[in-house]
Amino acid sequence: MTAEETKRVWAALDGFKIEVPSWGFANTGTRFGKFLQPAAASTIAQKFADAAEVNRLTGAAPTVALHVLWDLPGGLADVPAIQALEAKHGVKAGSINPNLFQDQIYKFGSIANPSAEIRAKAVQHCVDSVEIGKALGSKDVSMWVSDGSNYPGTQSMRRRIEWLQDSLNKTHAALGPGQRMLVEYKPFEPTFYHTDIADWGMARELARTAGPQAKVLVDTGHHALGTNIEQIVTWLLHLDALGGFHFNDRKFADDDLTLGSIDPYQVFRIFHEFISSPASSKGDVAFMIDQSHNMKGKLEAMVQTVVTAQELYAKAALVDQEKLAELQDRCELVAAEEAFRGAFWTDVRPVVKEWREARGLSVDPLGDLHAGEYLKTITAERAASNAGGGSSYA
Ligand code: LRH
Ligand code: MN
Ligand code: MN
Repeated sequence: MTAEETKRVWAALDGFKIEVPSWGFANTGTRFGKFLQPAAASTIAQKFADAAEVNRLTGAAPTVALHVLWDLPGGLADVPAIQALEAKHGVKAGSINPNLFQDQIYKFGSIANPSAEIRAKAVQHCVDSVEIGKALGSKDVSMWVSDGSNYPGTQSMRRRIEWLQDSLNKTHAALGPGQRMLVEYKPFEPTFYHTDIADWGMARELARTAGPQAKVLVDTGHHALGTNIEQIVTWLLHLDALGGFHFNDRKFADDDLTLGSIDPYQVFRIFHEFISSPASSKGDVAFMIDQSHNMKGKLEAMVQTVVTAQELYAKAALVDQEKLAELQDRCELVAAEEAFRGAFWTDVRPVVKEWREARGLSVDPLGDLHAGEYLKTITAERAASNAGGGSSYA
């Protein structure tokens, strides 16, 4: 690696931050049941402590995403407790995620429900989430709208567009000056015939009509198989409409596996589009993890993902943009592909290690997690409360 390349990788790593999700530390299941883990976090205090450990080991995860119903069941009243945890652990609250999918009233939808009364309740929850964001000084409210229908003809997709727009407009109107509303899309699940915000086009249009502080959130697991996600990313950057990512990996559906575990080349391609984009809005794009799997150790999974993200980002930073553009312009297909692939195949682990050493970080985050006291201690402390009934339908 040349000195210039090393410099580029170090600069990329210095600027790279990724948010961890509180729910990624908790016992979660599949729709068939839960297998409990001895070290999983049950309380928000435990989730903050775990997030702080990931940040201590990697130096790249200073914020933790919160899910309102799971982490602040008392709403705004829980904010002081969160602030105390921020102060204690040195990691900050990140994106605020309203929960529009769990309450019984949302059986037929939340902000796009045919009932005006239920829509109003759902919007109120979103506005409350905005207020929580304000109180915590966190920037993003991530809107995942799980609404949709399961059988053709059972709902009016057309009328639901208007309800959605109206609800999102009201939520946007509540945002403070520094806040953003990120609109997440997903083509399937929990409903299987149609989801109201199925793809980036719908999300982009809803964000655009809601107002200038609304952007699109790309969850890598929320696409039909074979979708060219990096092309969506480059379009959104071009439109100044990309708000952030939920990173995870999958083989078939929204599997929420650790980043790069199935297709690291895809993550590299996404990072390449991001790094090579001239868009001035790039600095505002939030990198977030949205993963949870019930078999891999939660902390190990999170450290693995952050480290993999750093390595793939370093690889993407290695692409010689100028050379690649020249080769593309001359349509030198193989040379262009090799320049691109060459960066992906470069073993960046040594240079990332040097960077970690220079920054006073652990040079082997996963190894140090295993060797250190933290994981052992929480496993012993939490084992009893995590024992018991293995499978329950969730
Ligand atoms: C939905 C989703 C959304 C939720 C999270 C728990 O599949 O990606 O972001 O908030 O999972
Ligand atoms: Mn998501
Ligand atoms: Mn998801």
